[in-house]
Amino acid sequence: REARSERTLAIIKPDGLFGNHMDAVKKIILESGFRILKEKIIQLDEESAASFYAEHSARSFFPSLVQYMTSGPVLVMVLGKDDAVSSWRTLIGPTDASKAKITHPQSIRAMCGTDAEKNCVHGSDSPQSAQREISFFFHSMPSAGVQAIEHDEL
Ligand code: DGI
Repeated sequence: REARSERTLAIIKPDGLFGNHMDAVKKIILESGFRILKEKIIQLDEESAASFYAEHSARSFFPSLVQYMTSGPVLVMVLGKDDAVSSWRTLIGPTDASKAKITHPQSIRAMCGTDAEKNCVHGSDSPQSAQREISFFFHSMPSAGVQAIEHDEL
């Protein structure tokens, strides 16, 4: 029996869904050898967005980040692949999408993001973060947000 592949948490943020980038991003995910193990579309409320980004709560951009993340629905996915965490971080590119357009033009953030805040997608930054973020969205927050799609791969 094969060892279970690594897992990471990916999010297509409000600008990604509003900009109609969902299908293009999912195509890249599948063509890059990830499996989409779980997915759901949710509307974050302020409390859950602030909790998700709690490590940035002292930063000046925090209120704006929370406002942006609650400005529309997001697609949250659990991706599985060997080396899923670093592989997904490489695919999405640098945090600031305006810089990514110059330095990493093939990256997802270059393709569908705008700047350091509206950067289209999220990826866990370590296996530990991935575990915490997957629990946050799929085990501990059933009450927050409206779930429009939910599917679990067997
Ligand atoms: O792990 P990342 O998403 O690449 O980056 P991060 O953990 O440093 O920051 C989390 C999110 O916070 C990022 O995706 C967008 C927002 N952010 C980070 N740096 C800035 C920022 N937002 C603004 N407005 N300005 C920033 O400098």
